[in-house]
Amino acid sequence: MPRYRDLTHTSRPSNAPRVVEPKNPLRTTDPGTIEMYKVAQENNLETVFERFVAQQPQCGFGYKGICCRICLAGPCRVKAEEGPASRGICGATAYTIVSRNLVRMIAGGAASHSEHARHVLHTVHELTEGKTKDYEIKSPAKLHKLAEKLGIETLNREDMDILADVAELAYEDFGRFKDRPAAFLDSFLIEPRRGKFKHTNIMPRSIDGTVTELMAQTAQGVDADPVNIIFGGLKGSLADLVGEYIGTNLSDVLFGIPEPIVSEANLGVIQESMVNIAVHGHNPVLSEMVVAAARELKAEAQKVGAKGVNIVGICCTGNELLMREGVYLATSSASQEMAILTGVLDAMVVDIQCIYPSVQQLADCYHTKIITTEAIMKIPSAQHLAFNAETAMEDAKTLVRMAIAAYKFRDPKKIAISSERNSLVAGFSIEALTEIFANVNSERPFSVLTDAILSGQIKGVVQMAGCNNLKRQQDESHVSILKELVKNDVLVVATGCSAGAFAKMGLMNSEAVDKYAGEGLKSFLRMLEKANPQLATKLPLVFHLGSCVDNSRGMDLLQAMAKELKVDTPKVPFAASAPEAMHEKAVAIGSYCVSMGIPTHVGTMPYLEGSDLIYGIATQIAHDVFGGNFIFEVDEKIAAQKIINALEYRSWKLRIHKETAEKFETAIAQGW
Ligand code: BF8
Ligand code: SF4
Repeated sequence: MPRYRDLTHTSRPSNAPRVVEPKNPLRTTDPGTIEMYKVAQENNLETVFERFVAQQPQCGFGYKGICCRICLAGPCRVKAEEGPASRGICGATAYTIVSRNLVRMIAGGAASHSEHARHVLHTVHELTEGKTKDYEIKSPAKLHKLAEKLGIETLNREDMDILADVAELAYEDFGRFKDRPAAFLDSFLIEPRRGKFKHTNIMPRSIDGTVTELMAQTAQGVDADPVNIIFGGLKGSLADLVGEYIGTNLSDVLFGIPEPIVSEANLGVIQESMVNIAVHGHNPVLSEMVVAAARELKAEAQKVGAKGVNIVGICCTGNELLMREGVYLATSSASQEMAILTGVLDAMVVDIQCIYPSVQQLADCYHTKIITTEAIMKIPSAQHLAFNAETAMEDAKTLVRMAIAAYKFRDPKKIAISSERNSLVAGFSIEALTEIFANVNSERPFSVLTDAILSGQIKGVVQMAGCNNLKRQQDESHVSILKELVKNDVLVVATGCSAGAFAKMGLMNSEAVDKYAGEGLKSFLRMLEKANPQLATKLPLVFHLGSCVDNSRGMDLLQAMAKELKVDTPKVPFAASAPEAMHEKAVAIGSYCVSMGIPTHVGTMPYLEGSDLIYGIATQIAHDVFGGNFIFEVDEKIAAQKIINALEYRSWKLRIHKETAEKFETAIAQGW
């Protein structure tokens, strides 16, 4: 059972409203977005904010997870506590319906992350087959490290042959039928976690197999046992992590390992004097090429009167490019439409996931070209260019030229660019972090972090992740929780739109350290800076780990800390928080975080309150089995407090056991 130090805290969320000011269409705290939203209002343009208000109040049955429509006898709703109306037509009870719905979301998340990874993998495969000349092995070092981890021979072998073996193993991880665990998870786990997943029978063999099995398990008339369904879901969440490990690692091989890099964020990075192209979605395979093509076609942009081509990122494609190329981050998910309202966005090139179909509706009022690029992602009336690894550079040039051609159709009367832009430092891969720590202690780099926790200088690490969800005002929860954590000396790492929020708001730079960090955190960061004079910049308040698939980097960090402390992950003062979770991918990530033994805060309620049993499994029983549990809390202050308490509880126990082990000269106890 998780323990709550503050006795007013329970596993239930506080009474704070679930939807803040449901009738107020101004649903953001991001200054750049507020500025652009005025433009939308003046011109009577519909945005996600109006649509959110129009959906209020949302369906209570759906919200609690007790609406079932997985067969054509439905839709069924659980309408009563007892009697025939307490079940669906087939007899499914609330706990069956809630767990099936939830687990199907996890399957959706795992499928999404893995489809992204599969695309990166296909590109790697084309490269090894000699079918594309536009990609290369940018990081042989990463390739070798990865191959060694996976047990692939590297000695006296050509890099391309090693990569071919890595690719084959990754393909097996998608479709393996033999009884061996997925390599891209198994090889990344520390022994105690591996054992836990084996004993609880949730170690996935393959991604595709697990997702298919979940759909079959939760179909009408199959599994009705909520515990069995939830365990199936946890296996699905680990399949999601397999996909993330493939995505992150192969992207690092192809495009380089991120290193600390300086850039800027928010809508003010879109420039009137340039041809502006927003790359939006998740996949670096295309967008990396667009960046290269933009550099090459500068002269063509100048011919039409622009100074050059300005690539800006939105959502996780933006995060991928920011991490490796320092490309400006224009905005994050809930404010993606605002980029078009500047009137100078010449093209929005999209790949997959988190792209509002409404971008086309807005682009219809402007000169902006929306271009879809993947076979599974089209938008009516948007232009489609089927992107292909074999012709990658050519395709990317075509895309850039479309933007250059659109440039002259700008309407000067419609130009209104936000002035908001903030400097940031990103690029904190696990390799970059290792190097930073190694410059303090080269023998045991992660002891730098764990010693700081054991000495009380910092309280622990929190990985902030996830989306925007307009049930609360955009970015407010990310920012308030971050401020509360850093004030209390917590080291924060971030991914996805959470990282996007901090970048946009000027919280991802060193000035923010002076303003917001507690004394302990400040001194810890300053100590790291001193030991790392090679860094071109001071360290930021929060470390950007990358896009959503790069949550896998956080799992590496957690396990490196566990190894250093010689304990399993549930004993590490490490927590996660998705204050504004929205996508199915976030449900999958949250679930594997819990399986990995992490106290995992979520600030927007998943659809599970219709079953006390499922709620109890997520918030309490999971803790007994895996050492991690969900903390559902919508109030930011209380959420931060619950997270800090979870960290303090762990570091307190850790200290006691460490001191005892030292006193009696034994190994640290494991049974607590
Ligand atoms: O993968 S954080 S809204 S953009 S799902 Fe989407 Fe959520 Fe943003 Fe990135 Ni992740
Ligand atoms: Fe209704 Fe059962 Fe069909 Fe769900 S599976 S829609 S509860 S009959």
